[in-house]
Amino acid sequence: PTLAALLIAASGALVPGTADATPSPPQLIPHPAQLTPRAGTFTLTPSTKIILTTRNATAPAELLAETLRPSTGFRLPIADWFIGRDVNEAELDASDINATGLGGTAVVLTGGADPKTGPEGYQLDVTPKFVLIRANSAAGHFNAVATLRQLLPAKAEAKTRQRGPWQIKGASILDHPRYHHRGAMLDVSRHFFTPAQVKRYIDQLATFKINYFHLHLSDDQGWRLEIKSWPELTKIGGSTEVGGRTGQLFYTQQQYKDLVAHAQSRGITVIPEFDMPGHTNAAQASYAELNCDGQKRPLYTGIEVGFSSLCINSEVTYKFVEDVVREVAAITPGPYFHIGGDEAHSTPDADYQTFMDRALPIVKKYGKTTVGWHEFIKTTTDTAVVPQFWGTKTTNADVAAAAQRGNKVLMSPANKIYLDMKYHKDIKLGLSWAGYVEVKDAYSWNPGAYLDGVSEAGVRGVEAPLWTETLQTSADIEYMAFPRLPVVAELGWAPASIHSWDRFAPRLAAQAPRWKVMGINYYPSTQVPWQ
Ligand code: TNX
Repeated sequence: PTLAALLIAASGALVPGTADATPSPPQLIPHPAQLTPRAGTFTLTPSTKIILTTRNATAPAELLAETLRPSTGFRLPIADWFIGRDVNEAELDASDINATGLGGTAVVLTGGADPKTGPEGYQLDVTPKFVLIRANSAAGHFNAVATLRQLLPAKAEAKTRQRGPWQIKGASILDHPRYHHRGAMLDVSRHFFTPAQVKRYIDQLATFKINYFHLHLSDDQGWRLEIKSWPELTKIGGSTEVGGRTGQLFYTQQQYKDLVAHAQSRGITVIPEFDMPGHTNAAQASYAELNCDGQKRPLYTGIEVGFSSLCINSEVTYKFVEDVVREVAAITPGPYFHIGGDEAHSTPDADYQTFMDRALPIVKKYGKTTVGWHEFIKTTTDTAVVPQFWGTKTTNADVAAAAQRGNKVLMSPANKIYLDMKYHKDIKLGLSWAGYVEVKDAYSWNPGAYLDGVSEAGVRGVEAPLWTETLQTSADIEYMAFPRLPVVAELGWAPASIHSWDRFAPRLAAQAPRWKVMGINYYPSTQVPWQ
């Protein structure tokens, strides 16, 4: 090639006949709304800088740098000299990057995104000189960073220094989610997981644009968060778990705040759950006054459900509820409090109604919006609360009625996206009460047309719960979550119009090298064409 051609190539102009002229599309999960390959290749180099022009991008830029510094060994300094001044592609293209002091290539995070990106979308343009990320919110920048990580070679996720080159093929992406709520839940009550284990899962969630993390913090087997006004809850109720292991199996409020902050630094909002009025044995084992007969219950380390209930007609119960909600609300910046409400088989219907009539206003009083397992929605006509559907049928009259009134439903159908269901009968981990759930089963449903009477507009989003009766380690968590968690992320984000198992399965397979680099234990389903 002539010198002129080389210069044109270096400036990113389209050079006919080069391999870059027809790049193959990147294999992203979740799939973006719009993606157009373009000519040229971006390279991350020792002198690449991360430049931001908006405070919205501060934490996302830090997450990006924190991810890439160990693997590339590059400094990747974050420069914020241009705060408040949105830049566009033409401007960056015209600028002599060296003359402006940028030096080498740059990842630029700025505002001024196309309104089509909405409240949490973004635009991402990859050219030889720069990666330009435009978003109008912090959420948008976090989502763009998740995409950028997947555009880089898998080894970019390594915790130790790797050899380059660190290239990204040219692309133009305009992206926004199908649903606002893309969630995952971890049950830390049946088995306790340390803050480090929980952070590890949070970090994995962030790579798929999951934006809500629901922590199931109390159940029959354990109370897992320090409540200063009721110290025995953790002293006694946090002393054991399924299988009978003992220890200080709970988070202090300080540790919880640190978990919440960690999630926040990944763009994830924590939703704390305290399950009531059933699933309360650990609390009833801690305090005699929470029982109608005034007798403490024995600690429970089995896996039955439905045997416990708070004492509904006792004032102490509502003092307890208020103290818990007040203390938890004070250390939870997110707007939601999950009240549980499932499987209250030992609470008569009238008592269940009485309980919710008292408890729901308490949640409101402390400034939070109630989320609850769908059973609770029959007790209220408040359209602001969020019913979380966890059934196995496609009809539910109470949930449909709520959706008709205007409630937005969070979809977690157990036979589709309960991550604790076995993939098939020979899997050691997991349960099977909702059936076996292979990867394709988890993918093959439409959240916006699944429940009778609940249309696309009535759906708030999807959440993948992970119950831990049979799970004890991070490897166990990951084996159940991978690859079904990315499936749920795809359902929650990607446009419905691109839904196709045949096109999705190879894209899912293309993620496996990243999981290997990250040390993620995954189920190698024979349904997926792993390479
Ligand atoms: C049902 S789902 C439960 C949990 C169990 C789970 C096991 C729901 C709201 N309640 O208590 O852990 O099944 O899959």
